[in-house]
Amino acid sequence: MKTPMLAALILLGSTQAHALQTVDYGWEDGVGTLLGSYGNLADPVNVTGAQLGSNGVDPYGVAGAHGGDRFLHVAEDPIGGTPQAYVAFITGLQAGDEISASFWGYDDTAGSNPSLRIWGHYAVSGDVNSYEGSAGGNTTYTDGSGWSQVGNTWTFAPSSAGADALVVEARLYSGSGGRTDFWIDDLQVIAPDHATVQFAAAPVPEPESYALMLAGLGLLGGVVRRRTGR
Ligand SMILES: [Ca+2]
Ligand SMILES: [Ca+2]
Repeated sequence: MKTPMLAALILLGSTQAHALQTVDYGWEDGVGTLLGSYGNLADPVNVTGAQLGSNGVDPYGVAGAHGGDRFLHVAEDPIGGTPQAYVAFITGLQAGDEISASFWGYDDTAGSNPSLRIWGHYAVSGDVNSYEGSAGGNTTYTDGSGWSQVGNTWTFAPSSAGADALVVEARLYSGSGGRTDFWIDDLQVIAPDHATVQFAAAPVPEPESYALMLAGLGLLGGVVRRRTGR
């Protein structure tokens, strides 16, 4: 693309509302867990079927996923602070961008812990473990009715000039007992088209390694033969 046209497009983009992308992740790849964590977060595991854990005092379990077959398990162990599970990483953001995210958390204790909330912090693209200040969140907890949804919308306004990313956190609130288990499913992010949304999904092969894999399976035999014939 010629430079003048690119400049014109950038100018146009900065003065118009951005088109949005909606991206869902429900842990259905059977592999993904988290992108990172903070605090006493233990045992992130991609699970399926009925799960039995503890609410810190009594046995505490879930019958299965909220959607599909797979979901995420995390625990707080030992109890202390507020662990954060980094469930989504939105990069390439610009000041004023609006980002919405939601997930379903399992909670059968209405009005008391264990419970979950959705929160966020600013970061730098390329490093999900960077921290450029809190972005706030939604003070509403999972409602204790079983699977319930929490969500929030952020307007991208970091105080740090270098921040161009948002990390979406699932925050864990345990009781005063021992190790407490939590389950999460059906994450959704709505972000501007110019941003990139990442979850802890199974890695997608790069085009080159994918071609090598196909060659290994003999599916690109024609190409291989032609090369060896030179
Ligand atoms: Ca699922
Ligand atoms: Ca609760």
